[in-house]
Parts: sequence; structure tokens; C-alpha cells
Amino acid sequence: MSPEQAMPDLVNAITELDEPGALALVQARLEAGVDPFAIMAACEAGMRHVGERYEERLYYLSGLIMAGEIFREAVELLRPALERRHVAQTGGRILLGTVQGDIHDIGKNMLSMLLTSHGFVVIDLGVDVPPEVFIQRAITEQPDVVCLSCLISSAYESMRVTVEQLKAHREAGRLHLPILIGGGMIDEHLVRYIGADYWAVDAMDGVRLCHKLMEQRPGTGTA
Ligand code: B12
Repeated sequence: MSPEQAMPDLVNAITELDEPGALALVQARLEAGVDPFAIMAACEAGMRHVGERYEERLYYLSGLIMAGEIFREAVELLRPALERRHVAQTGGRILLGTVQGDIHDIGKNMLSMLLTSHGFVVIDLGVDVPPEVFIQRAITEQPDVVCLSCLISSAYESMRVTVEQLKAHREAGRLHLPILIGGGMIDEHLVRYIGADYWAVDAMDGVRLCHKLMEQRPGTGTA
């Protein structure tokens, strides 16, 4: 069942930028014991509709800003329930950031929160991160996985360059990490262009993938 079918009222409240309505619905669903991930999926669906309205010029930049704020508040309400749902597992260290040219961080922050609540240590470099900063920190921190986030097409090139440079250092033996990318419009075609090792459709998928990558680390005996 799609989020639109499961929670049309919540999807609609976010699409309509109805802040009190959306937050009241999130709270009511939480109190009714609804799966917090399903509530989050409905919020994400609402955000997709906001994006479509922006593309159709029904909303302006202020609409995106408003939607971002509603989503952030919804995640704050959901956070305790999301964190309670975690299964304690031994994680690794993840280097995470939004690539240069892109300032979107809601999805990245959600991934960071979920990784942390699943036992990973996250080194979050923030947004608009130049390739050389990713490289520098990857070399000094030696994380187990590097995760790049990107939502806008004008930043795909900087994501591609970041991946290219990370791989060059990997080939030279200075880094030994898999590269995972994600963000709104990433698909298989784009992953091939960017050259990343892995991609995930959403944050929870990313967490699952990071767990798998941990199991495949040399010396763990589970690969
Ligand atoms: C909110 C928003 C904003 C806010 C961002 C606030 C913030 N703090 O992040 C503001 C207002 C700042 C903004 C600005 C802009 N935005 Co904007 N924005 C959005 C909007 C509506 C929602 C994004 C969002 O937060 N979604 C909710 C989160 C949870 O979803 P998500 O980020 O995709 O993350 C999920 C997954 O992708 C995944 N994920 C994300 N990263 C990663 C990384 C890894 C490794 C993994 C595994 C998973 C993962 O996990 C998350 C949860 O599952 C989208 C529309 C959309 N549908 O995406 C447009 C959208 C992304 N924006 C867009 C545009 C054009 C812009 C601007 C250029 C507008 C302008 N004219 O200035 C600027 C960009 C400036 C810049 N240099 O970055 C376009 C991009 C189109 C394109 N082809 O490039 C979109 C798609 C809207 C549209 N349909 O036109 N935006």
C-alpha cells in the first residue's frame, strides 16, 4: 500500500503546507501506535508532492522552505519512536556529507539519526562539502563507509568528482572504504555515471546496506 493510500490525510496536510494539521496527525498516529517508519514514509510522500508543485510553479521557494520546516518538526516528534525501534548491533564508523553545491540536509540528517540509533558512529561533515574535504577527512578518520548525499542535478558533477577522487586514493592504497550514495533522484543510471559502489533508495535501506558492508569487512568471516 502506498503512503498516499495508507495515510492520505497526512500526505495531504504536508502537501498543503498545513503545519499544525500535519504535526497533529503525526502525533495522533504515534499515540495510536502506528509504525513510525510508516508515518515517516507518509511525510516523505508529502515532500515529493511539494517538490512537484514547485516544479509546476504552484509553489515558490518559500513553499520548499516551509515544507522543510514542517518535515524537520515531524522528524523531531518521530525521533524517540524511531530511536526506540533500533536493534542493537555493532556498527562501524561512517563518514557522511552532502556534496559541494548542495545545501539539502534533511535526508542526510535522517540517515545520520538512523545510523546512530543502529549503533554506528557518524562523522557528519555537513552540507556543501568540497571533494578535498571528503578526501582529507576520509584519510584522517579511516571510516568503514563513506556516504554522500545529493538532491540537485547541478551538484551531480561534484558528487562524481568526489567519488572519482575517493576511488583514486583507494586504488593507491590510502583508503579502503566502500562508497555509498543516496538522495531524492538517484537511480541506477545516475549511479553508473557517478561511479559509486552502492546506492540506496532511502535512509533505512542505507542503514541495512551499511550493516551488510560491515559484515563483509575483511576479518569478520561472514562475507
Ligand atoms: C525542502 C527542500 C528544500 C529546502 C531544503 C532545506 C534543508 N535543510 O534541507 C530549501 C528551501 C533550502 C531548498 C533549496 C533548494 N532546492 Co530544494 N527541495 C526541497 C524538497 C521539497 C524536499 C527535500 C527533502 O528534504 N525531502 C525529504 C527528505 C527526507 O528526503 P531526501 O532528502 O530525498 O532523503 C531521503 C532519501 O533520499 C535518503 N537519502 C538522502 N541522502 C542520502 C544519502 C545516502 C548515502 C543514503 C543511503 C540515503 C540518502 O534518505 C532520506 C530518507 O529516506 C525537494 C523536493 C523533493 N521531493 O525532494 C526540493 C528539491 C530537491 N529542491 C530543488 C531545487 C531546485 C532547489 C533550489 C535550487 C531552489 C532554488 N531555486 O534556489 C535550492 C537548492 C540550493 C542548493 N544549492 O542546494 C529541486 C531539485 C531539482 C533538480 N533536478 O535538481 C527539488 C527536487 C524540487 C523540485 N521538484 O524541483 N530545497
